[in-house]
Amino acid sequence: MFNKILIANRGEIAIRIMRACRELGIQTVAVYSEADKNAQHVQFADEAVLLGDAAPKESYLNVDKLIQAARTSQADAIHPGYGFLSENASFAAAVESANLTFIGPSADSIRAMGDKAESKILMKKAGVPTVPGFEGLESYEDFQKAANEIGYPVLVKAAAGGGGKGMRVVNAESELKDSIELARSESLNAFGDDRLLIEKYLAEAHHIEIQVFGDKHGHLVHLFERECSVQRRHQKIIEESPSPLLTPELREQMGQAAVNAAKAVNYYNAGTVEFIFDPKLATLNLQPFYFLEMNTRLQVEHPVTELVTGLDLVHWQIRIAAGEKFPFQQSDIHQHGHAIECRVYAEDPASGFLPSTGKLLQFIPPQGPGIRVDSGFAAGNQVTHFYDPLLAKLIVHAGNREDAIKRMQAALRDFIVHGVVTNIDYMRAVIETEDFKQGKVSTRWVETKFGEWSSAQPEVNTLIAAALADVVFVSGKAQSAVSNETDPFNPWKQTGNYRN
Ligand code: MV4
Repeated sequence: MFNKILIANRGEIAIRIMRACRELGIQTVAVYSEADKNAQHVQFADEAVLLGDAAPKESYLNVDKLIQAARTSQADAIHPGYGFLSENASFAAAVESANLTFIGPSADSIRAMGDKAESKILMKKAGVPTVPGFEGLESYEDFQKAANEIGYPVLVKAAAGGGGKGMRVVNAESELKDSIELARSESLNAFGDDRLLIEKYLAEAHHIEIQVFGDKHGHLVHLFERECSVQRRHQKIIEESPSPLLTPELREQMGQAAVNAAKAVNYYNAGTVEFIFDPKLATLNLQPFYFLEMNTRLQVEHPVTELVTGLDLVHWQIRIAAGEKFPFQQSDIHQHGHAIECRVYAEDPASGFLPSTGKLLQFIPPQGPGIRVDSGFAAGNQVTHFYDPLLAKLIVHAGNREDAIKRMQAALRDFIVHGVVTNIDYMRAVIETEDFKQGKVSTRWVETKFGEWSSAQPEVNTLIAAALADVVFVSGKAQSAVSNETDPFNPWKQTGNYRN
């Protein structure tokens, strides 16, 4: 087992990984940028190494500095978290070349799944269902012919991409030429590669992903699904497990397809196979799900799977990376109850979801049975524009979906954040809808039905809130003094039409 792990990340995920290390008796090394000197993940680690300026290229994306930091701190392994260098095959290879262990899959697995056209061809060979379409087309005439064969609407995607970048829906032939040109230039810009693939567009589909886990001895299982259809601009907002739509048969088929997908690239460690699922195709007895892509990292929404399966994914990532065998067979792994995650972002739903930066004057996450909060923030911390505006992940677990929704509603209501604007009330409104309660929310639902949203919440006077917050920090007595139901600026009492 490792003695010391360097965590090449920041925020909530760095802390999440450090917690697992602490339980396993492993020392932790944080890395940080100039902007993160007072960040929680630096406080939480046993040691911390300053990388450089706030810009990710100078800090969390700098391969040489990270490997140097691991050397000087005498770490034996690096955990990349998610984002940053987590799916960078060259980084994984550089870590291993430096005689350190990369806590994740092999560089070859990352590379094989990184190219969407190549991975689609690999999946077809492995018998994993893929969306009808074509790869490797060049001329406009070829795309035109392909689109007619597939039938509109079609989707043009960046072959080098993923995560929705360079993706364009084409509803009719009249839009095809422009869409291809736009997708090509977007893809060239983002990935330095203008290859495209074209496939059938499934408009009313759900995004369902399967968590897989493999060890370095060829044993690989799945940990069931997460439904992630509540997204805005390819940013997930709410995730849950089990999916309210899957039957036991479909769950088993999708799980098996995910295992086959992962085995086709000799996968080990934690990974996620993303599928698109159209419930209408299921009722017509047609193939209802298709492979989209594989994320070769631990994902933001992994706690949903942890609460439902009872397995600590980070714990097992570390043990597997150290060469241990994964001790559970597929038949040992079960789903218990229902888990939902809401991503609390510092962003303003009333002004186009622009990031909201500033000092966190109050930050009091909810607590109680079945409530988990993963966060990298505390009151007094600064929310900057340099990094992802994720403030916290609020995850609830209950015996069934209905109770989990109620628990989430209560927990969101109890979440107190002052100093930055958040999407908390927006998420409350989403989970209050009949569509969400019925589990009918497809990937287009949020943007078509919930794109423009204003809470009609009265402006909070942040200056007065700040003054009160300072009083609250100074003494507990002051806190009770301001806990007065008639005080409109009482930070312990939230205002707005979805509060109380
Ligand atoms: C699709 C699709 C529908 N049909 N492919 C989104 C990101 C990347 N993982 C692939 N994605 C999708 N691929 C076909 N053939 C729907 C999505 C998709 C999506 C599309 C538009 C708006 C939001 C979306 C959320 C999840 C998935």
